[in-house]
Amino acid sequence: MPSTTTDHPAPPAADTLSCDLFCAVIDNFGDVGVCWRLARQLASEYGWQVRLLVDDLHTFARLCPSLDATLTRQRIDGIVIEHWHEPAHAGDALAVADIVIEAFACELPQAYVAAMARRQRSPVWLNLEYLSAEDWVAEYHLKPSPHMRYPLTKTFFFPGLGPGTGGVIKERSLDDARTAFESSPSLRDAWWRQTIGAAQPAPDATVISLFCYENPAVDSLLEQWRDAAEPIVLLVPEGRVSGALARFFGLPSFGAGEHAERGALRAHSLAFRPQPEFDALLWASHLNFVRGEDSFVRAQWARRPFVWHIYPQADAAHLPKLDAALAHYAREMAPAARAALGRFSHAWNGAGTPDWAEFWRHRHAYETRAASWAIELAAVGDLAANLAEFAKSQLK
Ligand code: TRH
Repeated sequence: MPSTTTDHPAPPAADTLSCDLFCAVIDNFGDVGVCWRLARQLASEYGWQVRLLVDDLHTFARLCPSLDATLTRQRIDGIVIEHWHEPAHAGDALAVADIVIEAFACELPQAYVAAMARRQRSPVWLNLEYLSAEDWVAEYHLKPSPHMRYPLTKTFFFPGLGPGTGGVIKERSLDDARTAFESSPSLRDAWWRQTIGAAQPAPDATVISLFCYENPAVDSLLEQWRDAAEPIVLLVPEGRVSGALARFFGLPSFGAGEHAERGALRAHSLAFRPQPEFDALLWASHLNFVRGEDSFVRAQWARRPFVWHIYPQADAAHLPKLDAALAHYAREMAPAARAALGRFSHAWNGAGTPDWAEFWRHRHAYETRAASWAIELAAVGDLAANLAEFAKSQLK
């Protein structure tokens, strides 16, 4: 359980590094999802004194239900959380940290930047960018950008899937937690009973989690699952795709706790869960449909086949990013499996109609690759470790 208090934290020990992380929520959950995950890891694994400034506490509270969205300042899991209530607001205490992270190019308040310039020792200033698997990322990772007015340098920190990038977030305890879940029938049984109110599905069922945006391809896929030869158990976190499921099942809505069945398909709508509980949904499933940035990364660490609904951008700018990720991920696969994954992923992202049978025929190839890919990705080093190492090298 997260620990919550509204008290101000004890002052950090002299050698403890402090970090201010600024997050503006653009939409959905990914912006604050990434920042909250990173904040917790920097605090728990590196001992940093982290202050997280977020402009939308209501969205944040969905991921972290112990958060009180009415407070300007509170402390959860050792992290000071402040409501960053307007672009010019620089935090309740205008103290500049050793390391300053602006997430996803959110603009820092002018007063804060001026205070950074006045600080005796210049802070390490990082712009944490969005994840992209494109090749140019390694070239731009850790490129400095001097400030026009002040003697300050901002460094671009690019998450990525390949060598030379900042990597992606992975907590030290993640693999152990996954292995514990996978190897404990009682943990899994408790999860299923708590999640759908019934025992784990029979072994012949294919369990699929579905976390995606509105998607025209979902109707065709639901029909194919209805007509599938094997039972399909679909776990759908309540959200943007719920309306499509309601329509398919002829229901007025498909809200958390509801179940519906047609043909081989049985679907369960799940309540949105606190972020630390999201991984178990991926571990309990044979195939995960994920989206955005953070759930996409978690699906890779889950070592299960997954299909990515990439965040759609104007002029289809997201499609090269999808292909760049597939180029990394599918590199080691046999040509037929690679081609099927490519076709299915394109169809899921707007180009064509998904063919479930053709895709899932390669299930074992995807399972093998999911495991070997997680090892390859881990070799890049995790984002927090790479960030902490860079910050320390700058503070020497
Ligand atoms: O929510 P997303 O689509 O987020 C984003 C934002 O749209 C952002 O602006 C965009 O730039 C970025 O995508 C690429 O998808 P994402 O990143 O997967 O974030 C979802 C978060 O929600 C993730 O941290 C997991 C969490 N989550 C829970 O905590 N509980 C749940 O029950 C579910 C389903 C998800």
